[in-house]
Amino acid sequence: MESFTATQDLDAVVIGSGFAGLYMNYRLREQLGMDTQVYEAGDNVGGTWYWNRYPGARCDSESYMYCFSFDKQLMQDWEWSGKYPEQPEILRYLNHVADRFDLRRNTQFNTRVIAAHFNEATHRWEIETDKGDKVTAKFLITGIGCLSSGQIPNIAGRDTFQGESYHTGAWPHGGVNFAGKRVGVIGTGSSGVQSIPVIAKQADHLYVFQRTPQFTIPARHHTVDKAFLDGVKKDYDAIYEKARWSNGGLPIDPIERSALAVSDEERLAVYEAAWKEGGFKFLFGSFFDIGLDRRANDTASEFIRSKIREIVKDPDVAEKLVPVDHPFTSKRALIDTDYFDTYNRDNVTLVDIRHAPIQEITPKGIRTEDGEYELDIIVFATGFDAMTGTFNRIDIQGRDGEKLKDKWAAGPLTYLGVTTAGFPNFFMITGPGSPSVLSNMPVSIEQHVEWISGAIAHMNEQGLVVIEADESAEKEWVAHVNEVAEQTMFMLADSWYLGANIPNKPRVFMPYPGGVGAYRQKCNEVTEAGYTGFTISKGEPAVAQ
Ligand code: NA7
Repeated sequence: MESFTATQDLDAVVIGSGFAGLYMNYRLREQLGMDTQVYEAGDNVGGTWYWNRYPGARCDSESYMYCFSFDKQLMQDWEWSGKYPEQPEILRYLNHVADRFDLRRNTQFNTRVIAAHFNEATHRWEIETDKGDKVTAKFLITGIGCLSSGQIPNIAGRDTFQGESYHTGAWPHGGVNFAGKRVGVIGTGSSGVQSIPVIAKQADHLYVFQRTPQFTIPARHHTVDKAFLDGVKKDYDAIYEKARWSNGGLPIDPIERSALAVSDEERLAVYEAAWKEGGFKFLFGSFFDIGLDRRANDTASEFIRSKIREIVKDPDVAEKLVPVDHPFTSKRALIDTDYFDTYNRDNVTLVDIRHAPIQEITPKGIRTEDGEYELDIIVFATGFDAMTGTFNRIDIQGRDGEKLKDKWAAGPLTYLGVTTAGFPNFFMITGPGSPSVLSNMPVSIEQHVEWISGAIAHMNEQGLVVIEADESAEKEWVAHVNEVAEQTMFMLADSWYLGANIPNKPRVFMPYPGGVGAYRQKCNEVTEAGYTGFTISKGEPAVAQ
């Protein structure tokens, strides 16, 4: 093994300073008194909400649930201004958290971790950054986000475009001026669906290059009803606790009603009411089997299709916007503000690239099989190399110099989505194989951070040095994740959940679809039984450094 000269020997290194990294830092430093260093690529905290500053960016969880619950006073003090939190406000919130708990003190910004190798002799991680830092740490913990490696498709001529171009996930801090401009947006996932209505109002003309039409539910975004928020604050503990044991990390009562067990009139009334109320309640609060049973799903899918046809005035445009090749919920469920209505505007053109694909990007714009669209700005709302992409950008090596990238070549292998066999003392906050992106992220992040800090506290108390997932436990967990995924609609579409948006990425369902409550229960059982599926040892024979 090459010698590694460290300038610092730490207890823990945390990568990232979004929701996950901020809270992990707080737990390790303030509650466990550990010597902790955080590295963050951005020049400030915020993670996803630092990078994704595109117009219309906001969270799909209601604001009162998109926040930390670890500090009761923080929950009482913070006032959200809208039903859904918008990106600038979430960023303000995370900056407030960083200030309040003094979390920047041990965070080095503008710094990417480029390598982390586990030294089997010392049982320490040897970590290197792009700024030349070389440190060792007993524990390495990633809070690198699930959607943080932007993906710009390799379209012929991409670099010849003479106008401006942007990816939604790396948006300029000063914003983009669309006034008087001909704008092309490629992509109609969450980022496209959120930004398209806003860009349409600013641009001279907007061309939307759509490959796959989307099912999306109106968000019904509005300012927060103060009385509602005050009520929430009186009952915050119970509300949050309900979310912790729910399916999606939101305080929505489980529904036992099947879409197939009610009359057509009753079903329609339920959908109409949910559509009117808006948001994810359409999915989680209408019928339990929309995501599980194809026939039940068809009723919801058809309802949304009928709404698209009702909203969009030009029947040809409406038909292009109606999703027919995948069921509702098989791709990430979306919520929107005026998305379909935007196609009624005179300055918006829908370009169906499923039937007339993009051939190339030219100096002047985008050429499809139907012709050339001249543009001043191209917005790539084309998504991310999700869940594993950011891990692959770091040279992470475990025992025997095994590279994480190689271990995961056929898809990510984890135990509980928080550890991976052969990589001791390495924890992933909301890693692949955990509910993560299928849940309200702060709820999942807090659960992981608390589980990880519990494991570390246990080791510290017992004088234990090395924790490592067993391969057999990992195998069982991966099989379980796949088995649950097979029962859902998720397998029926090409989505980033399955890695389908990245050329040559293995088609494996990455998040855990069993629900945050069931998942929490499993993690608790593992802990209570003395960390089943893990080997925790004193790490002997350890060699002094
Ligand atoms: P998504 O959901 O991955 O959406 C990307 C969009 O870009 C989607 O409509 C894709 O079409 C389209 N796309 C991707 N590559 C191409 C190429 N090569 N040509 C044309 N169109 C393309 O990313 P988002 O940023 O919107 O959202 C990511 C997540 O962030 C979101 O789910 C939330 O969890 C937050 P496709 O559907 O693949 O045909």
